[in-house]
Amino acid sequence: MWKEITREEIARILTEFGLEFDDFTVSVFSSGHINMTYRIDISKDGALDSFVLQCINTYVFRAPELMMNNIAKVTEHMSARLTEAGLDPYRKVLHFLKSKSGKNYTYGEEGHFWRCYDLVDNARTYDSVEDLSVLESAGRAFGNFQKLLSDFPMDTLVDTIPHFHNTRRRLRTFFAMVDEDPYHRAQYCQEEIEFFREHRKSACCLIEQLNKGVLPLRVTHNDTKYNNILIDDETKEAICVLDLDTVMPGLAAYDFGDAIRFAACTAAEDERDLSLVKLDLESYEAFTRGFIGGADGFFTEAEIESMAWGALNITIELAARFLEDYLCGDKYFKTHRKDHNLDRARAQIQLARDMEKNFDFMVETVRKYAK
Ligand code: GN1
Ligand code: MG
Repeated sequence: MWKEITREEIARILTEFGLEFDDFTVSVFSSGHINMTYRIDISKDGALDSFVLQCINTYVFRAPELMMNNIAKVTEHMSARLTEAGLDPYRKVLHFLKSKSGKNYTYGEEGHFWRCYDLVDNARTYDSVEDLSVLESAGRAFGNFQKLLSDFPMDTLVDTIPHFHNTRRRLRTFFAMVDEDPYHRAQYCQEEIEFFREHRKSACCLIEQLNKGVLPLRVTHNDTKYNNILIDDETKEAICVLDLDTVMPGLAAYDFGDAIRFAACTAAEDERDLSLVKLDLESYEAFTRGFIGGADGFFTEAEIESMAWGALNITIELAARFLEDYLCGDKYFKTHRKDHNLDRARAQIQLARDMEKNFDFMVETVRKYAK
């Protein structure tokens, strides 16, 4: 997917987005597994300005124009709600640049799909948690994100990746890949495959509750990794939710759970030493306090009860996605070393096992802050 992107191409794209410059610098800007993200610093007549330029992975996002349309609607809605509440949306909602043809994206060479937004200054993302109060603030921001979108007309959103967090389908395609085993790699992960056989039913419990109408669909973020939230350098408050590519109807518990999976783990997502991989209970509690507080009482009782399951189910779902990608030759997630997806899957399985050990605590902690 990623052919060499030249400086000339970037210059042309910047011009297409109406930017004028005497010079500019480019640096790779994110640890995301899907898109390519660059920070661009431009100078013009002695003045400096900074932007984030992204090349979208169109293997993953097959209809990027529709995705950008979703994002335009969602950012407009959030800005309007914040303004109504007397708050300034500046720095709280991403602002995408329009291209010369008036779209919030443009095409480059070889069909590359580009978008560009203003860099929010004096703020940054973190790949791991350094401070529990910052994590609590991230929780509040993700909880509040759902609240802000709670009156958004859900049926106007397209599914940017159909069935994205349908765990049942995810496991079905996983087992189909195990059967196909095109790279003869299943022999190296028999124990892991067994884990999914054992958990296949329980991992789908929330999807079943959704289908039965016990849990409501919400407009959710669907990729609530800690590094998808901007933290203000000075106040250390989470100010802006990033990476809106997968904003779609979904389960609140999966947003809660995906954040827990990433931020309340004692090790990195791809840690090879599995003895280091555990659920960090203090982080779990801090994020929960923020998230439930940020949603400000709008979750139903069934949703509150579903949160801990969301963490467990999405951890298992992602483990299956990583292992499926390993089996099919590493086509989806960017990898940086041999067997990277296998390592990621193993770490997620280990985390899921530790969540099971701490499950009563997880359920009780959510209840405590929902009172
Ligand atoms: C991907 O792009 P990034 O790194 O924020 C993935 C998520 C996974 C995550 C695991 C569109 O997110 O679903 O949870 O990697 N995004 C997509 O780190 O598949
Ligand atoms: Mg993403």
